[in-house]
Amino acid sequence: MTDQPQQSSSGRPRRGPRRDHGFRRSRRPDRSGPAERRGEYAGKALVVIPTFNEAENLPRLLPRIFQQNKAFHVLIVDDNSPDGTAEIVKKMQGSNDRVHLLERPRKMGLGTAYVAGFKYAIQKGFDHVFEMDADFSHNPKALNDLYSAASKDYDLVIGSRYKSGVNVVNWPMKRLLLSYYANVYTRIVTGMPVRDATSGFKCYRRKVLETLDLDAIRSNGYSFQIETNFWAWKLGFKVGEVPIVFVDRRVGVSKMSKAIVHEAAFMVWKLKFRSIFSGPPHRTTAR
Ligand SMILES: Nc1nc2c(ncn2[C@@H]2O[C@H](COP(=O)(O)OP(=O)(O)O)[C@@H](O)[C@H]2O)c(=O)[nH]1
Ligand SMILES: [Mg+2]
Repeated sequence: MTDQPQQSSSGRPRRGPRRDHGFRRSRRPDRSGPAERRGEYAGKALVVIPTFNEAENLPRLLPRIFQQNKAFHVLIVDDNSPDGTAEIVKKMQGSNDRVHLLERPRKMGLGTAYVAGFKYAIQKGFDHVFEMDADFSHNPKALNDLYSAASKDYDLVIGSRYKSGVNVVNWPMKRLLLSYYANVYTRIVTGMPVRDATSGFKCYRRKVLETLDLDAIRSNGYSFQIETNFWAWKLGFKVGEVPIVFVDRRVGVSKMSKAIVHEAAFMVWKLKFRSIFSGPPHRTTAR
């Protein structure tokens, strides 16, 4: 294994950004550079963090994220956490216009939380969009590594635990083996050249999220990560990995469950067959 970012592309012709998705309509030719686009958030990146009971973590996490880069904003997608996570976010919004909040009425799962965050990012015109956990498993310092890889080399960058050896701290051996072999299994079934397809620490260029039909992605948990990577790759986007160190949460409770593992085990076969018979779910343009 090398330390170089890994490039993977399906070799299909790359589709350009689609602009008929209802968020942004313009008849001008696309010159995707931030300078050509208007809007407050052009040239900025949105870190989407789904939360359920993360009141203890957020007040420490958000300042660490903002320190890394002036371009970073944060969107918390909170599912009515009983511990008052949303109230804490609202207080932080009072003194910081880089804090954004989406409140949902009840616990609705990680996949739909990300999709809601992605739509928000597209609508506001952010150029890059991160996925990140609230529990310090993902080190804010690594955000800039992902960001620079997504600004230069790749359309989708995955923060990878298995890119250079195994970089996981504090996980019981059982969970580590499950995660590692789940990734081997995913790679064999799908053929996708990604070592850590279930990572939830990622950076997308906006055009990937604009091209994918987000409403067609229904999976949650690990499946959601596999599915978004797979379709981005099948659509011809450049998918790369940069090594990260993943540290298990010290505060709060994990969402890991057997159902999430089973969902992922079936999902990879569904993806494979769907890619053969109907192709990636992308937004259609009137031609
Ligand atoms: N909005 C929302 N966030 C969730 C949900 N489930 C988990 N999260 C958040 O998703 C992130 C990852 O969850 P976590 O429990 O740490 O998963 P693990 O690291 O795979 O064990 C954390 O920021 C959680 O607060 C959910 O149903 N809705
Ligand atoms: Mg976690």
